[in-house]
Amino acid sequence: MRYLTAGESHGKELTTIIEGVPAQLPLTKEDINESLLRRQKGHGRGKRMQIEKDLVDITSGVRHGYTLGSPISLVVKNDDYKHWTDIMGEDPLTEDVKLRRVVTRPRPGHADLNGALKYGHRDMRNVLERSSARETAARVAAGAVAKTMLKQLGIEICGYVKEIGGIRAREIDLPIRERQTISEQSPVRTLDKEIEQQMMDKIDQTKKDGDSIGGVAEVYVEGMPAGIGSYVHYDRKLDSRITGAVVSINAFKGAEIGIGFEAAHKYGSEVHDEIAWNEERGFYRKTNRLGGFEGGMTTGMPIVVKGVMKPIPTLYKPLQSVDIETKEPFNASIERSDACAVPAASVVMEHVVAFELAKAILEQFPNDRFPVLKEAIEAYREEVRCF
Ligand code: EPS
Repeated sequence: MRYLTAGESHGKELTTIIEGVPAQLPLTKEDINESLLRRQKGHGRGKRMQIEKDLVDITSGVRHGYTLGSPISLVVKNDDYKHWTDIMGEDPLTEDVKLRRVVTRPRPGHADLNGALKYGHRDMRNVLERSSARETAARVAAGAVAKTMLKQLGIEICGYVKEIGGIRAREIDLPIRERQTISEQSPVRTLDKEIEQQMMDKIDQTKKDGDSIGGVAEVYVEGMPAGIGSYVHYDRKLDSRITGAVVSINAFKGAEIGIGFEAAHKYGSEVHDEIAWNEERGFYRKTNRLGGFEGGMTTGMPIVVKGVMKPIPTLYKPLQSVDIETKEPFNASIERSDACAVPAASVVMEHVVAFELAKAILEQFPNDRFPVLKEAIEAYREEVRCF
């Protein structure tokens, strides 16, 4: 299973094409819209989110509520496009239409300058329109299809916020359903009610200061069977695929599994999870410090992944840069921006991880028919439990 996305931030629409989804999987646009709407929420987002109402149109691969096994294409319109038709239209420019809103001033921390150097664009709008995090809506659409599949297989996933601008949520051990409910009700998607207001105040103050803040998102997964992924080759290790996918999200700079970087200053006896067995569960771990992975494979324990998002680089408080035409230094200025997008990014991360999990399952249990795949997973689970 793989997917591609297309679309510019202020272009007509975003498109996602997913290939390799088995036939006969129940799928409706409501499954996808729910995810898209969750991505749009969160304290700290800018004005653009009031303009866009992301709703999907399924344009192929689904008929009467079931997948066909053919490529699934999903389209999300950009409502803002109506204000950008002259600037973003595909037709060649005519004499009477002048090129407007040309970007010659690269913003520090964005793809602007490197993208211009690479593709030879002297108008950096050609770069920023695609490098924009608007594209994460298309990735969430792909992940929503994966999530629907995982759910049918008894695998639940939830993304929430662990930290915003240095304000940290406590470790709270909750079953997945509660994680889903609590994070959904929080304007900053945190499980820790005690620091929720502090996080919001920090975002408000940052916005007033013309600055931006980042943070840490966490994704928690229950129900993955043990032994998914592989130790036999580097590119089949599922933990590395997941962390790679997390770092591919706009503004994400790192990812860790389980206790992650903390392992650097702990003894081996404090890091590894002891193995136990009982008739009902089969093999399990007494703790889950390794976050559901050993040897690039799932252990059957919950998967716990964290991703760190840097502050959004578009700042009202300008940073110095250099104009690519005049070579003059200037202070970068902007029209609008999000002061903090970590709550939304935790939803994106949830969907990006969901896609990697569904893809790994399909690699291990390839089948063109979803009901057969479901039976194969159930049989495998039983085999592992009785091992
Ligand atoms: C973004 C800048 C802002 C964000 C946008 C990503 O958009 P605009 O330039 O139109 O104000 O709101 O995010 C989205 C539109 C979205 O759907 O997440 C950027 O430069 O990355």
